Amino acid sequence: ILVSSVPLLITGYLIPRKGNFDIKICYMKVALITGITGQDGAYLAEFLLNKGYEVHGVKRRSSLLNTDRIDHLYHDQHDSGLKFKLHYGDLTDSTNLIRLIQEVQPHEIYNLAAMSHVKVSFDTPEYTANADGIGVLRILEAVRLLGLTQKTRIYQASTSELYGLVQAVPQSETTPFYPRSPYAVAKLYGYWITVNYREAYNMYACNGILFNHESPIRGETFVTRKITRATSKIIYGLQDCLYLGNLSARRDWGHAKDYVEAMWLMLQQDKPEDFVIATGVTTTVREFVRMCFLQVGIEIEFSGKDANEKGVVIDIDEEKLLSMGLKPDTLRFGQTLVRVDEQYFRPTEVDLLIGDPTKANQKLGWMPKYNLEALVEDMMTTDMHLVKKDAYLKAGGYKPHNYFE
Ligand code: NDP
Ligand code: GDR
Repeated sequence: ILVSSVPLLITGYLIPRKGNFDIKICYMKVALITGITGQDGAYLAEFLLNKGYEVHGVKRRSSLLNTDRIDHLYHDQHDSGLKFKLHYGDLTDSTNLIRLIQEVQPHEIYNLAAMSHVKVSFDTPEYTANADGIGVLRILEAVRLLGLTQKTRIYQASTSELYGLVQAVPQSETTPFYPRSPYAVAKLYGYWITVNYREAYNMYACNGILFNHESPIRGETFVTRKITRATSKIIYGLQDCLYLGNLSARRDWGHAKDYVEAMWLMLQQDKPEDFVIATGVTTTVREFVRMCFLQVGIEIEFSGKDANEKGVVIDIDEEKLLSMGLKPDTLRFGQTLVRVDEQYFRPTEVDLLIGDPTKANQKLGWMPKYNLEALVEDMMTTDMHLVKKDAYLKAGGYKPHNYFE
């Protein structure tokens, strides 16, 4: 029971114990999130603000505004009571990180910043190593150098990509790693340097080995969001075909909302440990595509092999389309809606990911609320809504302004 908030930064709770009540005084916790402008950063910031945290986020300078995902969290940055603050910074800049951590004095750091696209890491391997690997060291060293090892708890965003080439399934905290991309190799360094600082300096630092998690605010070039956006555009007649790479890859997909809760839980334990966070269900990219089209009343069947594989319309639920205000005549039986384009293949692929979240279920009490069907529905509903606006504007004759005319 909340009993006091005086002075402003202190809140008290009555904790029932053996029939009596303990009074626990808790200072308002301060969290620092790197990668706050990303998918997970946005969900985590909202989650921590709802828990009463003061939240500080690190954003990069960019030539265009990059805070779309978190703009709703502050209405007026001049509000003096604001518990949400953004700072410019970069994981490749040690002095910046040291200054920020010194200023913010966080109880918890969530290191979510990373060049997070596996395919792009083959094009930018050195930068990826610097940000995703050495960046983790910079955070750990900053905390150590500032004498905060006993105050500041650190969450490192590790990944199921560490498992890479399949050694055993389902993958758990004890499954050997075999990274298959510059991204995964950089993250492997991040994983081990976190373990090493925990053991060497007695720091509360832990790795969340998170399997793929998605949402309506997932980056548009990751496969799930690419599919939900393209499906919506095809249904509204704004795109003809969806081009994808490896349709046979299997992923264990969860919802980002569930996964940020697990990050927080990992930092609330008595001792720091590493945890796998996953649903325990794996699905092919091909099946994910099929589920998205089914959401809008189109059944597709895949035929052909490898680069020649195609997804073709075999059934149209006209009533469903009409109930959504759509005209079924833009689509026809036998139409090819999905094709393979080899430019999306990776030099080395991760074929199968399926996580075993037993440890997180048992020790953290963590259970996901979303299954894959609910995730697909959430993403498709949002993208259909967004694309509808573009379709209406186009139908109304709206043309974007051409700045270069
Ligand atoms: P996103 O790509 O959506 O977000 C990445 C964030 O990192 C963005 O805010 C980005 O800034 C920022 N960033 C990138 N490089 C730097 C840098 N050099 N310095 C400072 N900030 C930087 O990723 P997610 O939110 O999906 O993932 C969060 C973390 O979790 C990442 O570390 C990712 O590798 C890891 N992870 C993600 C999983 C997933 O399925 N989503 C699964 C397992 C791990 P900007 O907006 O300016 O680009
Ligand atoms: P992943 O996610 O590489 O698992 O990394 P992504 O969605 O990019 O790929 C998943 C699988 O889909 C296949 N695929 C395609 N991928 C993309 N992006 N675009 C395509 O057109 C396409 N066609 C098929 C891929 O080959 C792959 O097998 C994500 C990131 O969030 C990482 O940061 C995180 O660490 C891991 O998840 C867990």
